[in-house]
Amino acid sequence: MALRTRLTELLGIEHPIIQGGMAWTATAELASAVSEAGGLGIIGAGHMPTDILREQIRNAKAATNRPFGVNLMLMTPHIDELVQVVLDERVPVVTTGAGNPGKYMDALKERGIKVLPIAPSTALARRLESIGADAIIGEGMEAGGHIGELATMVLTPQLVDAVSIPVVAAGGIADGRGMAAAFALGAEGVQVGTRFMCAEECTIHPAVKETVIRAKDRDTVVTGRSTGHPVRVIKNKLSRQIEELDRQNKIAELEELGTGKLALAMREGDTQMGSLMAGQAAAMVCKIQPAAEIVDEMIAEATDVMRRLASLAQEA
Ligand code: TUI
Repeated sequence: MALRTRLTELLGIEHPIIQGGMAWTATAELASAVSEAGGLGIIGAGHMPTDILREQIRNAKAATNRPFGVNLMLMTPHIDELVQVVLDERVPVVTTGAGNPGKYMDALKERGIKVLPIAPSTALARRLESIGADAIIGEGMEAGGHIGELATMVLTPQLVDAVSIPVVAAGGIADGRGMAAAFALGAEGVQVGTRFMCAEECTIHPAVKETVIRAKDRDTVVTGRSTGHPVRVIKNKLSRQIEELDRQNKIAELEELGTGKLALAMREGDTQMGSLMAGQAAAMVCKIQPAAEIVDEMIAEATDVMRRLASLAQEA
């Protein structure tokens, strides 16, 4: 089974599935497992110290000969140093989130690094195409963590119309049906985050995996709108406290309360006072399984759906 698109060609991968670059979650273990399975594994740099990022990149290189990438979270204060690490290590692919990567584009491209920025709007996507982005990842607000305003269903086709480089759909995609839907909207690949949280190779605390598996359709909430950086999480004690501060517009207290809470969840397994960043698709994740099984299942289901739809069109 194979789905070949301009994205698989561009990245030299077998399947058009990119694993989300989740901070404190997407480590070299997960990234190399996804790459070995034929997708594109991503190390989530988040707020990582530079020496840890370098070590993570070297671990991924040792674990797979296939392409992998690093996600750079552009809001981190030491972003310049993290960019220097990916340049030094000549990581094959960089995805960026939470900002405009324009400042770093030339340096990354000069090293032959493929750059796939996450853009939550058509205006930013056009600007990034004009300065050399290789593809655009359009992340809808169904996604976990820091999100934009638009839903995947409307963002994806608008990005496809706005740019001529490949578009990768993200946000709310956790199975082959979602993947086929993204392709119907014109995407040439998908980025999947939440489902890979429950990959066997994902090193987050088992209590968080269990919480994702137990999550139902309405169990996520968007907090922190008052800060200008809305974040989707699975509801818990922390999210209720943050919602209260949001209502009272207590931005400083809210930011203070949020600090360090992602690590508290993902590393320590505190599912009440940790930040359980996950997408709406958490409700569709029902078991822990190897990353390769997730990739294979998604491709098999997506191709099956697409065949079924093609035969439906013929019968009409
Ligand atoms: O970046 C993400 N998701 C994230 S980052 C993160 S770490 C964090 N922790 C606490 C508070 C905030 C962040 C957790 N999850 N997804 C990609 C993404 N990028 N979503 C939205 C954007 C984005 C927003 C604005 C991309 C570009 C952008 O550009 C603004 C501009 O400068 O034009």
